[in-house]
Amino acid sequence: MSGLSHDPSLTPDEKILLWREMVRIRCFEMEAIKYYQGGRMGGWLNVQIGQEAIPVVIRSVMGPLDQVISSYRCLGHAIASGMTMCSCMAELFGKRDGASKGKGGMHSFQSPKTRFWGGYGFVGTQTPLACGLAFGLKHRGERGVVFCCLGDGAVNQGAFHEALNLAALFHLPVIFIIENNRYAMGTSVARSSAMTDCLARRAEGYGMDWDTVEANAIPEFRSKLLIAHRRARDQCRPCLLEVFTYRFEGHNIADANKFKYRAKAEVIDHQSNHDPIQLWGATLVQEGIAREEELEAIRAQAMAEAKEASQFAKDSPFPSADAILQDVYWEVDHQTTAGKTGRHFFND
Ligand SMILES: Cc1ncc(C[n+]2csc(CCOP(=O)(O)OP(=O)(O)O)c2C)c(N)n1
Ligand SMILES: [Mg+2]
Repeated sequence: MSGLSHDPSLTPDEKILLWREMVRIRCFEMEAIKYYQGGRMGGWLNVQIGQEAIPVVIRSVMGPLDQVISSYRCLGHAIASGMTMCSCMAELFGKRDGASKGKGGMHSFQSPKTRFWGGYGFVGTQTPLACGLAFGLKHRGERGVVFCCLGDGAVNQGAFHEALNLAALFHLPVIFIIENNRYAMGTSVARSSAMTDCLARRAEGYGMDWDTVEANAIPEFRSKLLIAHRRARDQCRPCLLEVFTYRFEGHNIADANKFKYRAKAEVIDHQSNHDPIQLWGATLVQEGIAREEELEAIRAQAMAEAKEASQFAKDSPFPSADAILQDVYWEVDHQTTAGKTGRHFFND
């Protein structure tokens, strides 16, 4: 999905597009879960089910130079960026036609073409990288903005605070977005963070603007993001935005404890009453923008696209053994002296 108009009031078609994109993400992840549980994927599978409004709203405000970088909970960001379901699914299957040629899995999703820079497995590591991307934009004189998504579990990492400081000090066009889904693996925000009522207030320590919003309040979320975007792009003023959301699944799909650190009733309440797809769909019907049958047709289309992607992934070959060292170091791929000797960083 490419960026929509910057008018805060969305047209009916744009509203439907947001719903379609959320449904595409949901269908992709549900299809991936099926094959993960069937033993077809290695590593972890961390899905964004319940959090779909976030990647979709971010993409809806993005201009042609803007970039996204996120934590490993990144499949929604990848799909919303315009990466194809086929290349994403094949990557999860570890196949050659995957986005990272099957060598990365879900923690190495990257797509320079769609300006999505991945999916980082080490908590908080994307935050200093976001500063680097933003510094690059500024250095090249490009009026773009970097959207850096992180979890509530990343806000106490040292790297995050260093990143906030640098972003404020160097006036970098970066918007840090805390996807506060209340848990970091099995640890609730209350058990891990001081000042639990508002994580975004940490920005005050760096003289940085901050705000909070509910992910499912899509128009309000989008308006706040548009304000932050304009401020970052036009004045190089960074911002920390905390977005309240909820993950319906466990930390990952192999999380056997998903009802041990939170009550089952809490999960069911969110699935029944706070599902972004259900809520936004109901809004569309209520506003007379779409009929139930039209939404169902969109859902069926998204499911068919996801199934096609899993078939594509099954049919794709595994990478060959001799490809294992390719695309790892630029020096090796380009046959530099360092690449041949293996001494990449120290020359003597
Ligand atoms: C530096 C580091 N410490 C610990 C871990 C183990 N770990 C993986 S995910 C995670 C929780 C992160 O939670 P949060 O930031 O809230 O993101 P969410 O999974 O909720 O999206 C932890 C502690 C890690 N990957 N990296
Ligand atoms: Mg979390």
